[in-house]
Amino acid sequence: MLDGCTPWPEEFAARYRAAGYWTGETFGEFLRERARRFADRVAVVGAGQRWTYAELDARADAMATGLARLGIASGDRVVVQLPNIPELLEVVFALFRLGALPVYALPAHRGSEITHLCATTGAKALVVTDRHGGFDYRSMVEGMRRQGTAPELVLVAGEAGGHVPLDRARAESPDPAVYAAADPADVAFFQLSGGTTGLPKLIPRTHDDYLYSVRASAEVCDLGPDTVYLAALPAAHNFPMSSPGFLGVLHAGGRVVLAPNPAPETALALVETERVTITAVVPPIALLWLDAVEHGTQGGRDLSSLRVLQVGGAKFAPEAARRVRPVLGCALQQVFGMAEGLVNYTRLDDPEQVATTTQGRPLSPADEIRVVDDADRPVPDGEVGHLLTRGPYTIRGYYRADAHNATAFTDDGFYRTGDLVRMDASGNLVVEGRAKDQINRGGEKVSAEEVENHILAHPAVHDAAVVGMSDPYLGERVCAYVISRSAPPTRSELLRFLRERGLAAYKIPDRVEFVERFPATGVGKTSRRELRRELSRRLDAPR
Ligand code: J2J
Repeated sequence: MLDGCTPWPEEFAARYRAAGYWTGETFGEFLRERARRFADRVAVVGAGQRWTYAELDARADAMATGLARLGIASGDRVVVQLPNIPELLEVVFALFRLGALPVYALPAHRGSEITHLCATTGAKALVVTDRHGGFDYRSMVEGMRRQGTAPELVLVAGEAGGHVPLDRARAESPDPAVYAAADPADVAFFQLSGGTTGLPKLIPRTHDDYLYSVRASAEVCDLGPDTVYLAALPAAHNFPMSSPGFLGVLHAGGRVVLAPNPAPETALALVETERVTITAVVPPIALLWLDAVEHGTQGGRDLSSLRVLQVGGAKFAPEAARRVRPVLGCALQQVFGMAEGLVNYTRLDDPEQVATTTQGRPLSPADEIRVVDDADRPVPDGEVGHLLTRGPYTIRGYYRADAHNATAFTDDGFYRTGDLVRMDASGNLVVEGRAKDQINRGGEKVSAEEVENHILAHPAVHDAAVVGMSDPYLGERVCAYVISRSAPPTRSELLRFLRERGLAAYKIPDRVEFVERFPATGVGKTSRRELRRELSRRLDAPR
């Protein structure tokens, strides 16, 4: 395995192969085989283009040949930072053909993260777009150039400025001599750990382990050639990539529609015109869609093609979850996953109660789950504890991170997810929050998610985020950030509402802040970390 990575112990690898989880298929072969089987079907739609499977395959060959001529070879790392455009698929499959390793950056990343990714992986090249979402990636690259941190080779989709235009990298005719066979047990690419503040850690994923999660996810989500999947989230994120994401859809011979952004007017228009059957969003986006259809401008849309809305990435409050079916007319599937591996799904035939109040159960029968206390002892069934996991598609270590790995994994290879969960009577996991997000108010533990769910029940509230603020007496107190729909309730009215719902006194927010929007992570989750930071800046500021 690539230097700097932690392999699965041989006995585990053997077991995963024997069970048929690891099949020895590589990403290069994956597209080739699908292109043969589904040649004339449309594989990807986006940015005014529609490519069949055969076209995507041919483009990957032409791009691979061009990239090889520019010096990219087997084993090289290439940071790919592209928005939802078909070229994202073309470039990553071209890299797979060469045996080169994509490093998946998100469009929201900026110079500091991209510099870190390039440096940590020793990237040979960087692929960006010209502009997206009001940001000019060429000027980011120029800033890196001035500091000497940009790779020599920078390819740009669109107007390239002084860099190599991606459109010109494609060779006229492909040269199979440049293709390199990859080892299925070795690293295929790097995913990133979540969060926008703090530098992301690199997650090495192998062909064997990732393709297993893709195949199994496609099955759980009942994908087939008739599937039309809308990638509304940034497609390089693990959720829209593999749970089942665009890779699951390509596995099944379906169609991937790329949305430039997840705004309701953009994404729901695509659901209507492309007859989308399944899509995936984070909770803040789900709330925007629900409100836009129920109270806003999107009420007239024909969303009848939509069968499944997947929601994941952060806790989806039951109060909001219950609105999905009546408002959007489709099933809700909760997805609790992580780029490090483990993915849990509520199943499509689960009772509504399970789908709206739990985060599902593991994808694989070989996923091992432990729910433990602070001393790593198992907690009794149904009680809240830290979630540890290991399995056939969960990494055993971050890339080049020995010191961090020593605490992020147990001695016997379980990944410490940092999530607090409990296993409910139906065998499904309920996420109670991030261990770091739990508020300790003078010894009383407050779950941010629980309080948020109660605030969300108020008819004038659009979204809520609860964080701890430091306090000299209690250690921490509870602060609620609230986005209201139109006229905000008064503070005292909101607090009365919470008391009337029977919320314990110590959970009633000590402070309420009405804001227009929340800071978000690269994939669009509400960033409680950033909110805490903002709050402590505000509390420290002289009054
Ligand atoms: C509560 N917390 C959740 C959920 C993730 C599928 C779906 C999501 C991700 C993802 C992913 C949650 N309820 N439904 O990679 O393949 C929080 C947990 C988890 C962290 C992982 C996928 N779904 N979370 O979000 O690597 O705290 O992956 O540990 O970005 O998000 O974040 P990330």
